[in-house]
Parts: sequence; C-alpha cells; structure tokens
Amino acid sequence: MSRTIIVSNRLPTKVQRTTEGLAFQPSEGGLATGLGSIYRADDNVWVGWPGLFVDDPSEQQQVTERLQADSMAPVFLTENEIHDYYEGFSNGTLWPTFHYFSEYALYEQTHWEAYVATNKKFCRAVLELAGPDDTIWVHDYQLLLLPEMIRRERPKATIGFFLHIPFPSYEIIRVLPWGARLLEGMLGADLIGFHTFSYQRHFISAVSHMLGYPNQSGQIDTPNRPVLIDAFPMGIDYQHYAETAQSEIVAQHILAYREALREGRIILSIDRLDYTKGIAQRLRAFEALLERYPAWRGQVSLLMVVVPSRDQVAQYQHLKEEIDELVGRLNAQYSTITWTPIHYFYRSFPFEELVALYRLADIALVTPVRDGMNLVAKEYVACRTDERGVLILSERAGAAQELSDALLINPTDTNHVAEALNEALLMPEEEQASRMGHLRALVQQYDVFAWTKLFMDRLAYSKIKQHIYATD
Ligand code: GDG
Repeated sequence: MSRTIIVSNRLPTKVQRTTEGLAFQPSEGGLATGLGSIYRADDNVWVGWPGLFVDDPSEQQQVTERLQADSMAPVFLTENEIHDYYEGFSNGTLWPTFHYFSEYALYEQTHWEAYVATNKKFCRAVLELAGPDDTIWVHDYQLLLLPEMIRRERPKATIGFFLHIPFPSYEIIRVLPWGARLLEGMLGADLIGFHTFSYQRHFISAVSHMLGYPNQSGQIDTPNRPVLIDAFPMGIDYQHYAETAQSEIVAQHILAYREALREGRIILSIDRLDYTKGIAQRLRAFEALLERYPAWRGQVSLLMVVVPSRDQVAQYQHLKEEIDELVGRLNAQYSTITWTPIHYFYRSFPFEELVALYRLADIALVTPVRDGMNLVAKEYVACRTDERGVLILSERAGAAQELSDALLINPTDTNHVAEALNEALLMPEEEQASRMGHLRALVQQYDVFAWTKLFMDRLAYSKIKQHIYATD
C-alpha cells in the first residue's frame, strides 16, 4: 500500500529540554490540525525539524522513537544549519522578498549553499521513508528545492507543494540571484498550490519569463511533465473555535476581562512581531481616529497582542523599538486616570484566553501590509457565533479575497483605516449580524479539513491527467 508523507520545516510537535528531561509539546496550529487526519492515518508520517538541537546519538534515538510512536520522523538540524538555512536564507532572503520587502533581503552565497544542503538533508530523510509510488506533500518557503530533489530519485512519486506565504510579482522574483533555481525546485511537484489566484498568476508569469515554459488553464508544461498550478485558500478548524467560544471557561475569562475594562469598546489586534503585519501603521491609524473623532477618547481602547518572533534579527528588534516607542507616546499623550488607550501585550496568550479576546472585541483590526492568508481574521469570525463584531481587514491579506463582507482597507492609508474604525464603531447591530453571518458561513464551509481534502483530491487528479497526457 502506498503511504502519504508530509514534509515541513517544523514538526507539529515541539521538543524541549527541561529539568525533568525532554518534553514533547504538540502544536495547536492550524496546519497540524488540518493534516492530523492524514499523517496519523495508516502508515503515514510527517517529516520535519523537532525544534531542538540534538547532537548526542542516543538522545537522537530517544527523540526518534518517541516521535515515531506519533507518526513523525525528525530531521536533526545543527546550529549552523539553523543559522544559515533557516534564519539566513529562509527568513533573511525569501521571507522579505516574497512579502515585497526586497530592501531587507540578504544575498549571501553561504546562506544559499546552506539552503541547498539542508533541502538535500530533508530529501535524504524523505527518501529513507518513501517508496516509488508514495504521495509526498511538501510545505512552504523553507523547502522550495525539495520537490525537484525528490523527483530526481523517485520519478513516479506523487508530489504536492503548498506555499503558505504570498508569491510576489515576477518583477520581485527576478531580483533574486537564485530565482530560476527556486522555480525549477518547485516544478518538481505534480501540483503547486497557493492561497490565492493572484499568487498562482504571479508564479505562472515568473516561470514563463524566467524559464520560458508554456502554460494554459493552470497547467505549466515543463520539458518532462505537465504541472498543475491552483489556488487553495487555507481554512481553520471552525468547529473548534466556535465551540470553545461558547464554553464555560471562555465565559469566565470574558467576565473577568469585562470587569477590568468596564464599559469601554474594544479594538483587538493579534500578530507575531513582523514587519509584514503593519503593526506600526495600525497604531498610527488608531491615533488618527482619536485625533479626527475626539468623542471616542475615553470610550474605546486598542488591545494589542504581539507575539515575540525572530527577535535575534536586527529588523525585528528595530520594529519592536518602534512599536514600544509609539505605544509609549500615544498612551502618555491620551491616557486619563480612568482610561488607557492602548493595552499592549508582548507575549502569547493561552488558547482559551485568545478565544475570549476574540469574543470580547467589538472590532478585529487586521492590517498586514502583506500576508499569505492571515488566519487571525478567520478565527475572529469563527468565534462570533453571537453574530456581533466587525472585521476590518487589509486588502493585501490573502484572506481578503474570500472575506469580502469585512471592511476592506489599505493599511498604508492611515485616514482610510481611521474612517473604517469610526464606521465599525458606529455600525448598527443588524448590519454587523448580516456581515458576520455571511463571513461565518464561508469560514465554516471552507474549513481546514475541506482545504486538505481539496488539495489531496486535486493532487490525485494531477496524476491521472499526466497519465492521459503521456498516452496522448
Ligand atoms: C503563515 C503565513 C498564513 C497568535 N497569537 C497567539 C496565537 N496566535 C496564532 C493565531 C493564528 C496564528 O498564530 C497566526 O497565523 P497567521 O495566519 O495570522 O500568520 P503566520 O504565523 O505568519 O502564518 C500566513 C499561515 O502561514 C497559514 O498558511 O495564513 O499568511 O504568514 O492561528 O491564532 N495563538 C495563541 N496565543 C496567542 O497569543 N494560542
């Protein structure tokens, strides 16, 4: 029987060293949930880095055995590999480039070489497990070269690739010294999936300009095989959010928060610390709201959760300083004895508390300057089983393609965002219910399980199509 192998940079379980020995912490992330029914079934497996440096062979053995019991196979990366392949090329070159921040991108040959070598290491780990007819689903920008590397060794395998971040315009990709190599790497797959039709279109255009391969109707004809290119907007585990939002524990958290915040209206924002998320722009828009509409002073607060991320990188440290400075200035300027304009948390919240915040917020303010999808927007909607609340969403998040009943804004247009905030604060309950009802139906229907099924079905279809192509 053929098996399915999922491959991503990180495993859905994080291994940590504690005083009591190794701790195995399963991830609550959307991808882990969505793919759970696949990698845990039959003889399937998920390949990736367990998030910890393990040099000692006997400890490696211990980690391997423990993860194997839960259908996972670890790839052990060294500190140098993490430095050059992950922090260097993946997060220092590809992440800024693919989010239209080319001015932040590093072009280091050593990082590139580590990226190639580490993709090869993942390839060896997959080949140890994969038979000739297996299905392999590779995830995200850290592993762009992997589909082609596997293809060379397993020509008949069924290989899918999904990119979780935007795919930018050809004009951005052509700046990358290794752009053509990366495209060839991805084209080792039978099916390449993106969150939106625009990313799909950008990819096809880049391949056409840089490699000269023809395309028609979502299919690229490489010299060896046709490759299907399609959009699969990722969803969330709707049921889990909707049920948690109505649970007793969440009701208790809401009560406690309400007491502390009294009658005030709440605008909520939640992101990882990242320059793509438009956090500073959001603060300026909130300031513009207080300037343009002084009546909201004392009435509305911004509750801003920023989850620490990549804090070893200079740009992230600068961004953190900029946010600290802006929050400090705004709070110093506008606070009264009874009102704090911005409640700022630089840490993550446990899941139930996060859901309580979604449930409490009059407005979710999601303002990335670029974002592959943005799951926070969908999670807010899923939690609003009470059909209250307004989603303000950047038109440059992938989610905006689906969530058209949100108030869509341009995050760099401060006045536009301030006006949307005012409109949301004044929105009648019937309009909130009508918009939220439409949004919720959509997030419920296209959940993460539907996403997984659509991708896997299309991947199976890509093989049938190739067969017809070969016998034509
Ligand atoms: C990448 C792409 C794409 C956040 N704070 C807390 C917390 N979170 C959880 C949220 C959400 C997740 O983190 C963030 O997901 P996003 O989609 O917003 O962003 P990225 O991490 O950048 O993800 C993105 C995604 O991949 C999937 O393809 O949508 O565009 O960049 O699930 O809930 N969770 C908890 N406490 C927090 O304080 N428990």
